[in-house]
Amino acid sequence: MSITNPDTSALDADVIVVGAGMCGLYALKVLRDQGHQVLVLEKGSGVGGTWFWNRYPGARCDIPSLEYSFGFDPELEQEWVWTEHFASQPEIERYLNHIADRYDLRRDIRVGTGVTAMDFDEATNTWLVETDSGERLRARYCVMATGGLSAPNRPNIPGIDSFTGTIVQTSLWPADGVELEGKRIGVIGTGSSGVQTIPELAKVAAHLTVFQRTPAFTWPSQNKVLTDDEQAAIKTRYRELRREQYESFSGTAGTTGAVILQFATDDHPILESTPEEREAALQEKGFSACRIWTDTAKNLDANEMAVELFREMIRRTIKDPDVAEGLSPRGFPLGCKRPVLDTNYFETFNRDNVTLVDLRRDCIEEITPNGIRTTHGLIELDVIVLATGFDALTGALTRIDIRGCEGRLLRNEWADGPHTYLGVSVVGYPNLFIGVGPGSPGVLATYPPQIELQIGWIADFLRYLGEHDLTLAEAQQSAQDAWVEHVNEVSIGTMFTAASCNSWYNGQNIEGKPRVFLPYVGGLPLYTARCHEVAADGYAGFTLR
Ligand code: NA7
Repeated sequence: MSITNPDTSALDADVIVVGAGMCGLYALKVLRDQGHQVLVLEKGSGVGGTWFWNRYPGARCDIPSLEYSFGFDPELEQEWVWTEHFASQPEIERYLNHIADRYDLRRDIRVGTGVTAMDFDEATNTWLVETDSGERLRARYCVMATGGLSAPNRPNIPGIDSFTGTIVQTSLWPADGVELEGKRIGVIGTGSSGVQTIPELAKVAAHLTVFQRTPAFTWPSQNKVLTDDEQAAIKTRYRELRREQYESFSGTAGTTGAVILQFATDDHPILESTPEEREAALQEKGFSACRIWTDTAKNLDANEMAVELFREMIRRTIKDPDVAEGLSPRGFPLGCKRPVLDTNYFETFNRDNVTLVDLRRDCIEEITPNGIRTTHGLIELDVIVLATGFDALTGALTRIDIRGCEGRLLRNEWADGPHTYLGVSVVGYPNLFIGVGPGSPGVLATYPPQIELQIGWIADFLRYLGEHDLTLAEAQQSAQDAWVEHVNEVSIGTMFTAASCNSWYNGQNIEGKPRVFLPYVGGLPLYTARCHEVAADGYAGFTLR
């Protein structure tokens, strides 16, 4: 794309926000309140981001509902009624639509508008944004609210386009549903999406075949209806709860149900435990028996011992020992991949209409017009569900042609991994801000409080620029290098970066993606403190003009 319109009087907006998910909606609200003219461009035909696209049966949040919600408006907090401990996709989509209506956001959102390219115009310090209809829009600033888990990973399986039945991706599930009743369904993938949808598909399928490359670490969510009393009790102490969220490592206070990202706090090393203690843990905690020990987060031997408790629970749950073995994680530590919360996941494999294909012992050779052929033969299917995840954290950004100063292309510059300052800004791309991007806690912390922090910080920054008559803000190389080094440093020694760990956290679910741990694992409080320090220091580490 070339810059064709250098007249800055023709700005289409002060700020273009890309994406109308949770982050984009909040950016619009807060920046508009601050007096900016904001335009949000959204690829989907509605708002909601993740909760717009991921409509597969069983899609559900694994953070307690009252915490996976915004805290910026106490009235909103009080008026919105959540119906379950862990909200389903339709309920969260309704909540985000309610926000769009309640704050009159829709008038500044263009749905059905994908952004394909962005060019920084150094003559005017503005961004020119090109949409999929070929339109070009100019703004002083851009906020990328494109999401960490929004660039679907379609597996490159030979013959995938030849299938004559229905093939559908969990993250692109059609709004009008998929005909599943009485069908022979195959699911590829057993991450959060696969684990959530498998029990639901099994209920309606004539037969369900699960193609599993890596077994999941998943725990019963104990999801249930949120009673009026429970909800009222939490709502009376909402401010305190928000404080607890901000002060916690992962932005989660653990109000109800299981906590997804929990760490043992009492000194309780598994390496010093007796068989009786471990058996007692199994009896009392079930699948969570592996998560109560203090030495599993950094010691691989301790970790493996805890994983054995998890496998033991699988053996006690699954009737067929072969299937139990197939579902058992081996060869990578607990805490490497994103933990999963489920509803009747393992029990589903005791059903007569469910078969596990363990791709560690069998291999997908190709997809044919009528099914999936593995090394053991053809499995005939009517529907294939791809629960194969995302090009996480960087994919949504690198799939856009983002060109900064001197025509540098973000995709090329990040070929060896993302480089950011605070996860928010990139050298060579002035006036471009990333919401919950790589190098920020991102997927390791609950989104709404984190979004309020980060977008609030960006909004304060824009106010500061306006007040000081500045029109350009760019991260400095030394500040970015130091932040990237810090992000790497804090990840060392954790299970996330164990040599045996391949996950979307470190790019290893995508062929050719460099092995780099993408989020910031220092925790939300440390990250918040650092952001506040930078602001208090006149936005240290940024060149301002
Ligand atoms: P995930 O967690 O990345 O899971 C994707 C699953 O698909 C995972 O089991 C992958 O196996 C599997 N996969 C991917 N490609 C293939 C191929 N080609 N063949 C077989 N299996 C494959 O994505 P989700 O959507 O489930 O969850 C993403 C996040 O959303 C989740 O963590 C929550 O934060 C919300 P692998 O493990 O790579 O061997």
